[in-house]
Amino acid sequence: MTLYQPFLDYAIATLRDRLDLQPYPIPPGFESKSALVGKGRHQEEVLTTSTAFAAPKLRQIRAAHVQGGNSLQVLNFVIFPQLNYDLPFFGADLVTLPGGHLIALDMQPLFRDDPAYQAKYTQPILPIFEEYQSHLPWGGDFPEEARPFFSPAFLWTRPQENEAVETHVFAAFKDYLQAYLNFVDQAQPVTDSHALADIEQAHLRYLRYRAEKDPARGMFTRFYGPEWTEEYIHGFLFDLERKLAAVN
Ligand code: DBV
Repeated sequence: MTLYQPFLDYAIATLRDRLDLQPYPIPPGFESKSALVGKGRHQEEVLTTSTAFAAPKLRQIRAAHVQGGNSLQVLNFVIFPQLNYDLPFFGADLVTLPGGHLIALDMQPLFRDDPAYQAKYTQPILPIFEEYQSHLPWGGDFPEEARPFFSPAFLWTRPQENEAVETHVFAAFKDYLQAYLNFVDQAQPVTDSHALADIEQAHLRYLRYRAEKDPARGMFTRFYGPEWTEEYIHGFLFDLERKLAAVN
C-alpha cells in the first residue's frame, strides 16, 4: 500500500456512492506507464497510472497516481465541471519528494474576485479550512502567478511526517471532497449566453495555465521522455482544448 492509494480508493468509492459515474476515455498507452529510474541498488520502478470518469454536471474527473518508492509518491486529482455550471474545480495535488510532502487542496474558483462567487463557493468551505489550519500550517513560498487560481480556503502545507498526511491531510481531503459533492448536488445549469461565455473563458484560462506550468513536466520528461509527457499533459491531464477543437 502506498501513501496516496487510500486517498484514491476513498475518492472513487465516494464518487460511485454519490454520483452516476460514467467511463471517461483515457488515450491508449496512458492508462499505465512505467520506467526504471536510477542505477544499481538505487534503481526503482516509477509507475504512473491514470483513472478517469465523467458524471452528470462533471465533464472530467481524473487522477494521475505516481508510485516510485518511499520518496516519490504523487496523487494529482482534479474534477472539471461541465461548461454549463459555475462550479469550481476540485483540485488536489498531493506530492511526496525526498525533501518531504507538499500538499495543495482547494475548490479552485472560476471567478476569484467576485464576492457573490466567494459567498457561494468559498464561505461554506472556510470552517473546514480553519479546522485543519492548526495542524496543517501555511506551506510558504508559492508561485505568485498561481494565486488567481486558488480560493481563500486553499489548504497549502508541507508536512514533514507521513503521519500528518495519513491523518490530517486524509481527513481534510475527505471533507473537501464531500463538500464539493454537496456543491455538485445543488448546482443548477447556467443558460445565459454571457455567463456561459465567461465560464468557458475561465476554464480555458485555468487549463492553459496548468498545462503550461505543470510542475510535473520535468519529472515526467525525465522518466518517460518528452513525447509521452506532452501527450499526457495535453491529451489527458488538461484536455479541454483538444475536446473543444474536436466538436467545433
Ligand atoms: N502537479 C500537477 C500534476 C502533477 C503534479 C498534473 C501528475 O499539476 C505534481 C502530476 N506538483 C507535482 C509535482 C510537484 C508539484 C508541485 C511532482 C513538485 C515539483 C518539484 O518540486 O519538482 C500546486 N504543485 C506543486 C507546487 C504547487 C502545486 C504550487 C509547487 C511548485 C513550485 O513551487 O513551483 N496545483 C499546483 C499548481 C496549480 C494547482 C501550481 C495551479 C493552478 O492547481
